[in-house]
Amino acid sequence: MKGEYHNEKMETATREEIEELQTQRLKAVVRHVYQSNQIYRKLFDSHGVRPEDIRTLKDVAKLPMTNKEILRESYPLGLSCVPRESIIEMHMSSGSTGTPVIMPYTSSDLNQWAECMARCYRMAGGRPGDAVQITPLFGLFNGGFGMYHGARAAGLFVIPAGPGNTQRQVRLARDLKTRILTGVVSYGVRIIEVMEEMNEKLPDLEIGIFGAEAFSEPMKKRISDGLGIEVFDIYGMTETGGVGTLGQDCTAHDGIHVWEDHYIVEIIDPRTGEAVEDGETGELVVTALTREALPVIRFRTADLTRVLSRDACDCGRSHVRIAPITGRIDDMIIVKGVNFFPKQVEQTLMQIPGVGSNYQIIVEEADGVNDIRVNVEAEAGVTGFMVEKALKEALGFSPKGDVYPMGKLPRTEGKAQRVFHKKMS
Ligand code: DLL
Repeated sequence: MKGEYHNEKMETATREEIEELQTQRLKAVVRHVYQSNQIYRKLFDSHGVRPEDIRTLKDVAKLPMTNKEILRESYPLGLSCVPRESIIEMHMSSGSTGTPVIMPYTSSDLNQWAECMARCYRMAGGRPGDAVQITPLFGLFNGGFGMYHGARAAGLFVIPAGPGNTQRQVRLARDLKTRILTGVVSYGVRIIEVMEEMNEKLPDLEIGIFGAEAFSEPMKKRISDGLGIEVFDIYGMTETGGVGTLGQDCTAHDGIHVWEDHYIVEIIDPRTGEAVEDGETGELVVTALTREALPVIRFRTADLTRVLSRDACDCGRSHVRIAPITGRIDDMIIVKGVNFFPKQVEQTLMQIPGVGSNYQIIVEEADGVNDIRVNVEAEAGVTGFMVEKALKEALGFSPKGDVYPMGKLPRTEGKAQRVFHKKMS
């Protein structure tokens, strides 16, 4: 099972080596943000913690937590820790509230990003010379450029396709013998659809690297079967430096390896802020150890996951493995006392034979009480009753199920909006 590595020494370091490096890097990054940014300094001061208080890895718990708010409030570059002349690139996430978060990068930050991303390509089996077709947007979204920087570092042949024009996308993949396809999960589904319409096969395609949205196991299987590829789950976010910075699963598909020489991850109970035990689900909190322009410190990601293992994996990598992301805390839906995540609805829908890969969850709110309507596309023969029954069995309450003919629900080329809130009066 041992594969090829982009950086064998780091990827297979012993736990002691990783922790020693993390300790040194934690001390350095805390000193850096404290000395170079007023907002960080005030935050640390108000928590009564100074850089010299950080001596061991455990001392990370002394540091204040941060969240999206602090980044939004400091828009555009208030939290930057380097002089403006050192910034050479930026990316931005808009988020649901509309106030954007901007991530600046120094030259060294771009190398750090490329290193993390190149490890992901190699971990998925990518080899120098392989054609990689990058379908996330090249722009403010970090997906396209991050996958590009990493592909350069891994020595791949870059096809910077971006999203859209899906027929051309399929022809490009056929003609250039694309071996690695990367994308936002819902775009993977769209490519399959168009390939079927065009009656094309892509025999050279072997590896799919998808992420940016929580995706269920049955959805992974659909993409894997539909494209005839091995699917990898890649993770990262604007705040930590972009796609791939937080890792990916390896060919063992037993959790996401987080690049621990670059990040410290903690899992906390989102209500109390206290650490939870390994194996227990909670909110992921991330400290960026090696970024210069804007290293996040104990950043509350709002993503839910759990630690699967800290032992070395069959692939030879020693970095901690976390479970695929369940969803964002703010995406949790509460109906009649039952809590669930969109991913659980997806998981159920994708197991009903004949149900398509596009769906919508409509949360109808009347007098403070939520009701759920689930719209799915399906082949003839699938009824609303079948959908309702499956969801009731899986989730414990009865949403309304509306079935549409295939192709009727809207398609997106970026992250799909699955959940819609509707006020009923
Ligand atoms: O979505 C980075 C990315 C691009 C990852 C392309 C993978 C592929 P943001 O737009 O800042 O960055 O959104 C980050 O998306 O906090 C998660 O909630 C979600 N997310 C990202 N990857 C995954 C994944 C990019 N593999 C937010 N599984 C994160 C589940 C994911 N959720």
